[in-house]
Amino acid sequence: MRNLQIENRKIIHIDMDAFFASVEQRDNPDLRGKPIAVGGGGKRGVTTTASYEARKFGVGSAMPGYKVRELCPQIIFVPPRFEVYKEVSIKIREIFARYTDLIEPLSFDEAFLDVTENKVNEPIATDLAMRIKNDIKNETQLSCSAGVSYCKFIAKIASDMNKPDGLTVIKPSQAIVFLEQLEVKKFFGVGKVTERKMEAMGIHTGADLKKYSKLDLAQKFGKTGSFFYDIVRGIDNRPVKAERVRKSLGIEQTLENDLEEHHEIIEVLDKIIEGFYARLLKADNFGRTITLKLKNKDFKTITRSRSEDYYIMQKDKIREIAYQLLEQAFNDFDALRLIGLTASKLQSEEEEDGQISLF
Ligand code: TTP
Ligand code: MG
Repeated sequence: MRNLQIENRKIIHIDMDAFFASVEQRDNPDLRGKPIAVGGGGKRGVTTTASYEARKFGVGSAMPGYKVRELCPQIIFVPPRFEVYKEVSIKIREIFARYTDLIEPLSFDEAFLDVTENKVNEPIATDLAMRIKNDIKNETQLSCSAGVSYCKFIAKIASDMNKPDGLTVIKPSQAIVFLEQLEVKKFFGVGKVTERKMEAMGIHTGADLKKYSKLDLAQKFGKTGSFFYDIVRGIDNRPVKAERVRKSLGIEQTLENDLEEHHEIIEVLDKIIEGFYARLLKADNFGRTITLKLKNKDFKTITRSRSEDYYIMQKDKIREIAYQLLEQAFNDFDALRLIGLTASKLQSEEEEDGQISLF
């Protein structure tokens, strides 16, 4: 079924051109116009990326140094300066935020923007993409490429089509033909293994992929199989998810009557533990710290926390900690009007750090 609301979305995907290498060439004029690789100069190092001049020789990301020298003997290896890339990354996000709050960063140098509604009331997404490109160029002296379409999948493919300094628009009316002609290896989630499997099935392009039923594809490729079935038909309803770095996750409840008796409080606390645990499960996110929050009848707030060096994922453990925290606080209030439980030092925060340190 076609969903007009979704097809009317305007999504821009922005990706910086040869990001680390361009920053190095920007900051050191001696490197401009030359084949350079960032990282990979050491004995065991691999490159992070290469300048466009080096790419002509086949040099690319994640390549061992010896291989790079083989392909391009005149290569200049430059050590990475992550703090500078981080600064640029923050700067481009600031620029995006001038136009929309719906920004989903995919990495340091790449993000989706939903500009259906935007802060400058620009109805033409292509013009908005041009403005963003200009801002980035003016304020960072770096170029990026943009893809504009009605869904994430096509916008992302589009941004890669005319690199560097590209701006590619795929309208809904062009999508079907575009996808039919597209090589399947360009599809999201098609890695080398899937590509070989598809080749064996005679699937080289979107049009080939279309010959298979949803069931066939689901059987062959699992969940991604049904995703392929949809996207090759131009159906990709995934929203642009604005990043919010969650610091804590919890619930609290204001009680109908102020409670004083231990057994009454335990009864409510048990219910809160149930709700709290369900919330953590649903978010698939657990914390290393649990905090019990209590509010006295005179609105005085009391908190007690306990931290572990592991993620507290078991309900029994949560209950044990919650009970213990209640005992610790029991003499500090006379009648309770609110009880809450919060998890912090969450897995998601640390994953985020992990992702950044990947580069
Ligand atoms: P990409 O956007 O994949 O690459 P790029 O910006 O260098 O080039 P393109 O013009 O094709 O977009 O990655 C962004 C940065 O992330 C890249 O400059 C270096 C870093 N990176 C790594 O450190 N390791 C990797 O394996 C890849 C792919 C990227
Ligand atoms: Mg890039």
